[in-house]
Amino acid sequence: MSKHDHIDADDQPLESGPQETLTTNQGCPVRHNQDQLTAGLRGGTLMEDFIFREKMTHFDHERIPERVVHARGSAAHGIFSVYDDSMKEFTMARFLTDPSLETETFTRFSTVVGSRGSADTVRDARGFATKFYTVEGNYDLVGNNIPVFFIQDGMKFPDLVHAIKPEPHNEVPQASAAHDTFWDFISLMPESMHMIMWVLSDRALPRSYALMEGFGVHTFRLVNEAGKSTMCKIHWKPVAGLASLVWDETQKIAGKDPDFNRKDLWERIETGLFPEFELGFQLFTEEEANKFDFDVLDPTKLVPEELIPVRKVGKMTLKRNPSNFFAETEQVAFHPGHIVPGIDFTNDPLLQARLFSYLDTQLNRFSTPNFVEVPINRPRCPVFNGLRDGFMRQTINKGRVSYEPNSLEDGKPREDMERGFTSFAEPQNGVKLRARPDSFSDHFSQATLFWNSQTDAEKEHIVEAIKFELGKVEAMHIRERMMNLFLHVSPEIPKRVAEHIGVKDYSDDLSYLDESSAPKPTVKDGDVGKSAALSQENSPGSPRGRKVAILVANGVNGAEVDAMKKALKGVDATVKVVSKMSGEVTTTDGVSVVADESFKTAASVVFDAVYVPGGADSVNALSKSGDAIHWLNETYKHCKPICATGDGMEILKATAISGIEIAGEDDDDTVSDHGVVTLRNGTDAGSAFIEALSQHRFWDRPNRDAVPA
Ligand code: HDE
Repeated sequence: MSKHDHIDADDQPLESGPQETLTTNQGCPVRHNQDQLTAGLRGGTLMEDFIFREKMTHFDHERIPERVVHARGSAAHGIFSVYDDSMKEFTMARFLTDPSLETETFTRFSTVVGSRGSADTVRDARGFATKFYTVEGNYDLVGNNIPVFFIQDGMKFPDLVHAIKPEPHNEVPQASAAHDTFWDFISLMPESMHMIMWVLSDRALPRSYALMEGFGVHTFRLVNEAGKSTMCKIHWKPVAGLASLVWDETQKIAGKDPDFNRKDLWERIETGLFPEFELGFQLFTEEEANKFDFDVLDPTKLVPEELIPVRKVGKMTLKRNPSNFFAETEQVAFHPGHIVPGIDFTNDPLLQARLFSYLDTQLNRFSTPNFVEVPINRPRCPVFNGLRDGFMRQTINKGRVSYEPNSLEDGKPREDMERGFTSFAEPQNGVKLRARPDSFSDHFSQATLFWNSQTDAEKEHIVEAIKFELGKVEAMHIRERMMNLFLHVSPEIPKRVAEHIGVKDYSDDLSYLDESSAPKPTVKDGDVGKSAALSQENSPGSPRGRKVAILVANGVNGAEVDAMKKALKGVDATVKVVSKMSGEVTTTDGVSVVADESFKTAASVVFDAVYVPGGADSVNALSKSGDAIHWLNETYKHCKPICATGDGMEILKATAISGIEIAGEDDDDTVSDHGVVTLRNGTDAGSAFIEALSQHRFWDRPNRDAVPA
């Protein structure tokens, strides 16, 4: 077809890629795109320059309001299938019961607090929102990587967000909770203590979006063909396990590579290391729920997996990066109210508030209800109703009828009595009131459960996080009040923190809360026990997708580099050779080695492990390089695997690493001590190093605190 041929308006393609001819938005070919239209060479600009005005106007309007929360995000297309039809017992949702269906998905991961340009690695909850384009309409699972929330009722959401966002007078700090207004609010809001424990833990510093869990948070309902409802909590479990960064790394990465998590997601997909997540449900009846010692309508509570196990029903694989960030990742519009037959809500007052907020927020972002017509938001099944017109309407609805019932179009469309969505017939009664039920008042037991379930290293990270966060709070009375609240989580916490942040007086007296309007907590006695699923250290480790740096200089042993590369690539780890300069490096044996990055562009903090191969000249040069020594010290301090073979072991003498057993002069075997893997002779240190890589961190390394980094 020639470009002058007629194209029907509704056949106009929505996707556009590079074309030969530059045109205006109206399709008029452009001859000159460098200068405005002027009256004479040095003359004034002419108002009639429609090409310039169209270009500049469009540019001036390029931004839509960023999301008020979760502004910073990255997304990927995927597919989802269930393993079998066993969920039919609980739900009529076809995408959850028909294993022959492959449902397209679009998943957006996000931080919550920072603006769109903020760094990825800040301490924060992460959003985990998935749109399922099902055969019966779009279903949005808009969750977080933390299974509970700060507040119990949506009425407090604007207060929470105002408190955590940069302070209004000077707009600082960006993407951080470590400031007075946040902790002031929290100190008066004891219901937030459970989520606070999660946010202070390693969960708030994910190594990768592919290595974190997702949670629906609220209790939802599933409804089967017979109309029977089963309550549920919804989970995403990453197949590759869970892994986090350490705080010092996150701060350094925020400067060296602020797009760290975004690039990680992108690169995993580009290299075929597709992130996989299993969808799981904790299923329970209302009668069972009534026996729990917490209220399932309270979103500050999780259902321990010991009480109700997670039933894994299917898998999502993220396999395609977006083609255009704005069109897809920025314009995707999630809403917990986008559900399909077989899924329903509960009276969780946080969920109920969300059901209002998300549509309202999309109207603010897009200025029109027609945001549903943007390609990323369009259902993949037919949509047919009388809704019409409005700003930016795309669909050209045909025919005369835009109402129901009608007789002019054969009476279509009609309600579907069989498959049409039916709200679960939950009895509702009661007087109108604004109040919190007593069953919501235990704010500490599950915070304690979380603390108890952490390993010593994880507890240490929480303690250090509190020292940082509260150490940044200027008002001493806020620090004191927080010590008081932490005391009710575990007396161990203020014992380890208070002195460090200059707090002398704290008691177990919660009466100061009487002055606040926050609902009063109940303090329960007794041992709440532990839950294994709450510690990340219990998750399986895998070398897949881990990033390893090989440090080299001229004179490196090429065979050792090659052998290690092969071993690591065999387990889907990513390898980069790093040297003083990028480019070709000379080797002892003629094997070609090319440095992918230099010490100027790469840093230990963006890698999971480091390997130093042999070659006397190479090791000699590296041992005199401050960059290389810093790299090893930092990797040691951050508890990540280190491997050195042959002469490569010599460099360890130039570092601050001590108290570690390394392979002896006549040793032919690989020695692995606290994740430091050494081998005197040979090139097969790979398997021990890979094992260390799967473990990821070695928290109890000797003399770690003394290592400068
Ligand atoms: Fe959200 N939340 N939220 N939220 N939320 C938004 O919607 C809101 C809550 C979550 O990648 C906004 O489109 C209220 C819990 C994610 O686009 C907004 C309340 C959970 C995303 C909004 C909550 C979430 C959002 C901002 C309390 C975990 C990003 C822009 C009543 C279960 C989705 C937007 C994406 C985004 C409101 C609480 C998760 C303003 C009022 C609990 C993952 O509508």
